[in-house]
Amino acid sequence: MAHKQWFWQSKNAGEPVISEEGIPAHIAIIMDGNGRWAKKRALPRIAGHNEGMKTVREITRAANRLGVKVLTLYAFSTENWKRPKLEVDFLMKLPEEFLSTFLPELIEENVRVEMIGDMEQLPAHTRRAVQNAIDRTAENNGLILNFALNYGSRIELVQAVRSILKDVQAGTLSEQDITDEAVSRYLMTSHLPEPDLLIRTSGEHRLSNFMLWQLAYTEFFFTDVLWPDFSEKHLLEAVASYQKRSRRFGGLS
Ligand code: V0D
Repeated sequence: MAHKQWFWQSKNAGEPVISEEGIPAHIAIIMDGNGRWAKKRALPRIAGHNEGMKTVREITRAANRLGVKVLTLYAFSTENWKRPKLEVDFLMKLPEEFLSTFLPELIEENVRVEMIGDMEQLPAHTRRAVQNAIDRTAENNGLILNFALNYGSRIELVQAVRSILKDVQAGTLSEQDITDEAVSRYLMTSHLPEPDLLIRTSGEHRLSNFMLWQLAYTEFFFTDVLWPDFSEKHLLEAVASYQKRSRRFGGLS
C-alpha cells in the first residue's frame, strides 16, 4: 500500500491534483492577453487573436475531457466595438475561421455551441457562421461551449428590467413575483447553471462588464499567463485551486 501511494505521488509530481468529484459544472473565462502576447513578439495584435483561437480549441477539448458541463468564453464585449475598425473586422472573421476548421471536431465530440450577447448587431457573415454552428450542434448533449459575443452584462440587465416591466404591464407578472430567481430567468443565461469558477488570464483583476449578476457566488482564479499561452495544465491548476476552497454561498461552513 505504501509503495502504491509512493508510485502515485511520483507519477503526478508537479502536476495539479484533481478529484473527480467537485469538477466545476460551469467554467467562465475572460480570455485576455492576446494583444500583449503579440506585442512581446513584435507581431500585430491580430496575430495574438489568431493564436488565442488555437487556445480556444485546446481548452474546449480539455474542459470536455474533465467533464465540465458549460464553458463560457468572453470573446467580444459590447465595448470592443471601440477598437480600430481593422481589428474589429478581423475579429468578426474569427468565428467563421474557427468553425470552418473545428466544427466537425466539435460535432464529433458531442459539443453544443451556444452564444450569449446581441447577435443582431453582428455582421451578417459572422451571424450566419455562428447560427449554423448552433443549429448543427443543437442536438448534442455533451459540453456546452457558450461564446459571449457582443455581450455586456449591464445591457443584459437593462433588457431584463425592460422585459420584466413589460410582463408586469401585461399583467402576467406581479411585483411579488419579481424575486432573485425570477430576475435570473430574464437573463440570457436563464437555462444555464451559474459559473462555479471564473478564470481571467493576463494579470488583469477586473470583471469588465462580464456576468455581474451570475458571478455573485463564483470562485475567481486570476493568472498572469497570457491567453495564447494558457494550456490544459493551467486549466487543471485553476480547477485544483477551486477544489481546495470551501464555498459557503454567504452561510457558515
Ligand atoms: C479573439 C481569444 C473563437 C479572444 C480567442 C468575434 C479574442 C480568439 C471565436 C468564436 C475570438 C466565436 C463564436 C463561435 C466560434 C468561435 C472567437 C471572437 C474572438 C470574437 F461560434 N475565438 N474567437 N470570436 N478570439
